[in-house]
Amino acid sequence: MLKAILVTNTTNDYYLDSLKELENLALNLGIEKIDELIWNNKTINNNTFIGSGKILELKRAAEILSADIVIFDTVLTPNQFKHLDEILDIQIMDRSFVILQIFSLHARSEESILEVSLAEKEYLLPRLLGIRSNMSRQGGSSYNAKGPGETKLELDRRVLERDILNIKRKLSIIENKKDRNRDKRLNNNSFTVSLVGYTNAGKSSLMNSFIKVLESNNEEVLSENKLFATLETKIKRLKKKNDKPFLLVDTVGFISNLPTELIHSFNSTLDEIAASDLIILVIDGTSNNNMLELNTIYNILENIGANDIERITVVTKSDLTAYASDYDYISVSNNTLEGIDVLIETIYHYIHKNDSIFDLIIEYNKGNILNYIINNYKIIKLENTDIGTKVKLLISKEEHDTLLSYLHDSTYNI
Ligand SMILES: Nc1nc2c(ncn2[C@@H]2O[C@H](COP(=O)(O)OP(=O)(O)OP(=O)(O)O)[C@@H](O)[C@H]2O)c(=O)[nH]1
Ligand SMILES: [Mg+2]
Repeated sequence: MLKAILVTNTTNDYYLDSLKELENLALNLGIEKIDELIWNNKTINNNTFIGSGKILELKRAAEILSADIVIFDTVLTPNQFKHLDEILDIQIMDRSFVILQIFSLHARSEESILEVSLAEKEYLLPRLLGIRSNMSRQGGSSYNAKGPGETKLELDRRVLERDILNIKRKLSIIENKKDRNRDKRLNNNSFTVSLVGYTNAGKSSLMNSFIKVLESNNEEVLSENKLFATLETKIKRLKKKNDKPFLLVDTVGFISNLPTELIHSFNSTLDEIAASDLIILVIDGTSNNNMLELNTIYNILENIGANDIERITVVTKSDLTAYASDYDYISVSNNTLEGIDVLIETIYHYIHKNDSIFDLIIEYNKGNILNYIINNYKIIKLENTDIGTKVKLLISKEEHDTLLSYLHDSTYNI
């Protein structure tokens, strides 16, 4: 394992949580923390981030401890990068770079590879001067940075600029298609539930739990004990027997101080969240960083205008830990499936929130409409009468009106 010294400043309220998180992020890249340096000064040095005297102390510590890398828990400016590279005779990284590398390693689909590659190139472009010499450092061990899909990192300005334009063009084609799909879904009026939360909280596992409880023989989504296992949204249509279907959206995990270059790749996830009818806020019951994580999530939800969307808070991993908090939450385990039924009932409570009981008579020659209703709505009672099947069902006024229009349209065939 490569050995790193982590550096932070105490002006950040959450610096210790953030530093602990950075340690964990680095471990994902095979980099182990051997020491940390906490700079106790409110002013950030424009050239060296921490004070110029302190930087020499850092340099000595790195030599004595035979560190391979110094990681700064901040986004280093291109200028800081250049100066630090000149002073410290060692590989340098910042928080953005670490997160970008993790995304890079996990990108699999065409879209996520393009997104990560774009983010990486946009990050590198202004920092080329410092980074080029930093990465080509001779001697000692150093982290071998890669682009997504295991490509060598491109460090030529003109190539980078050309690639950025190309990738943007390809992405806009993919995004247009996604927007059209989302519009189609919105027009379809399906109730949409988004799983939202910090990376590794258990969102994808929760989606799998839903699939296990609500369906059999179904393909599961990837859930792994690694940060940012999910790099794009996944959508699944689910339904309880004899009830309305809903769409469940598994989204990309959040992290505090997300590199700005990566925000773009989160946009499609954020759009999905903002367009949903209900948010399930997923919290890792075993995490010690809950304040940092919750604040990050609350801020993002507020920024994307999702504060008005109703929310259920779910705490995962109840099989591992007893979680206690002041706010209302549903405790679940994706291992034992404890609590999943309660969660599904709660979701249905929201799905039916604006529904009331209506009666419809479906003539016997409209069997396809009857089938459609049985498969898509909560039926309370079915009864055969002289003129047709009488259905008592739980629907909204709008759904009732739509169904009536189907029934009155003699040409309509669902
Ligand atoms: N014991 C236990 N482990 C869980 C539970 N839920 C999730 N995990 C584990 O936690 C890890 C992360 O789970 P994921 O479902 O991939 O988390 P995620 O929120 O989708 O993470 P990202 O996609 O990275 O944002 C995996 O190793 C899961 O097996 C649970 O209820 N109990
Ligand atoms: Mg996931």
